[in-house]
Amino acid sequence: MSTKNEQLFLQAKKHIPGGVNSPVRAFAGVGGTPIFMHKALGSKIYDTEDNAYIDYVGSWGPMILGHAHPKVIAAVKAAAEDGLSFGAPTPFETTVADTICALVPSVDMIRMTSSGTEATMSAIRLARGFTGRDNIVKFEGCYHGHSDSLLVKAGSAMLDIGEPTSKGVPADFAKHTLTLPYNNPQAIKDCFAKWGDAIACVIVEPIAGNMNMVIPTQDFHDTLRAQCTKAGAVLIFDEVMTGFRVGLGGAQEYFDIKPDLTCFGKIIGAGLPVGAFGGRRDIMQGIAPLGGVYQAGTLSGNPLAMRAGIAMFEDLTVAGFYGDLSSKVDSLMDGLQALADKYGISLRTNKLGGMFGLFFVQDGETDTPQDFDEVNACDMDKFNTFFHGMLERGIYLAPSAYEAGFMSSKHSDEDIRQTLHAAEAVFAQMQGDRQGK
Ligand code: KE4
Repeated sequence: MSTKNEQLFLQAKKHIPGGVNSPVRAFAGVGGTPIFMHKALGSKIYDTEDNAYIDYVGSWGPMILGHAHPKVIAAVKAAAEDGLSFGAPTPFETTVADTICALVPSVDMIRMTSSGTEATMSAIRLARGFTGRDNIVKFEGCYHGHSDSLLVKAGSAMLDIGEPTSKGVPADFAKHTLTLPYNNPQAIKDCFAKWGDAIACVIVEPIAGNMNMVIPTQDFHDTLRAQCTKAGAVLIFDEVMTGFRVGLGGAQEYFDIKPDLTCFGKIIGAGLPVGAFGGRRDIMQGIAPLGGVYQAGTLSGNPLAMRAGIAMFEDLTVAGFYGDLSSKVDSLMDGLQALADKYGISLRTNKLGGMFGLFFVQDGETDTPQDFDEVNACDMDKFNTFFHGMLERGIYLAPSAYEAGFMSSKHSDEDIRQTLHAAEAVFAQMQGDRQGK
């Protein structure tokens, strides 16, 4: 007897490739049948049979205020009553632009898009137009959306399906993308020594979230900034995931680095389709209609998304918001680590602000992964066992060992207690399995 999810998945696969509209949702990395959801509220998400799950995916980051936050829903409802899209400027876009520029000092000007992919794709084009150079640098295991130049040795679900470099990207395109090992300052120096004045830009996840969560060293960032400045290359921070997630000023505030351009997405739309790229005025003035680098979008700056973002920023900027959020993450990570140690499970964790990563390292390994190779050396089978054990107990984690976890302000102490209670049962089961071997 197939379950309702299996039936829904079968039906979806008839007309949707893989049954999903984004690959990571298909559970390719963890196996099994994805859970079809139909509503969410606060820290919970509900499948089509109204089974509740404590949600640590949060739509891959946007739901930092929890699902269906009353203030955001009210803003969207009011906006919808006023019409869905105008294709004309609105004051709401200006408010969001003013807000982000006030919160992120490196951003003098900003352009809205409808996704993170559009934001990074446009930032790359702008950097190429500004410098007159073709080559770009990215890092193995980092994911910046699905534009051609960036689907080279990328992260996220490309790793689950075993295609870190996408088919369909012409070799003539890919040859302009230089890929370096993440968190390796010497590799940056060597690359710039060879290619320096031919590099248009470097795009980097300042804290990686698509090879699971990896926090690089300060030296990595200092080297990157210095080498880009010296060579006249544009430094692009892809903060689609980390922006307003690891702190109000993002990863660039944490590392005290001033990138030339920053890409945003996810959180700034409060769950509606939004991306953005912004930065130095002299670079941003290269964008049409001011400059010769073309970029456009029918639904860019959509009024519903803008008014949702405005409502959301009101809460994000309340004093103590990120302190409370990171305390929740600390409770969860410290609790998981203590339980893993109790049952002899080789778990390592990473965390910053409202973001965290879980690594099942090889037995005897004491360090938390610091780069893509060390992430790949983790025990993915153990992750998958943990994922499914938690899912069976009503805890919804990211369905991939290459993804990060996200906390919301609506996760309660009781949610965290329940999560740790479930984790203890799974770790005990994993210990038993190992002893049984
Ligand atoms: P979107 O085009 O999916 O809005 O953003 C692309 C993107 C760009 N940069 C970073 C750092 C990102 O993490 C993303 C998208 N993240 C994935 C999660 N790993 C979105 C989930 C999905 O692909 O379904």
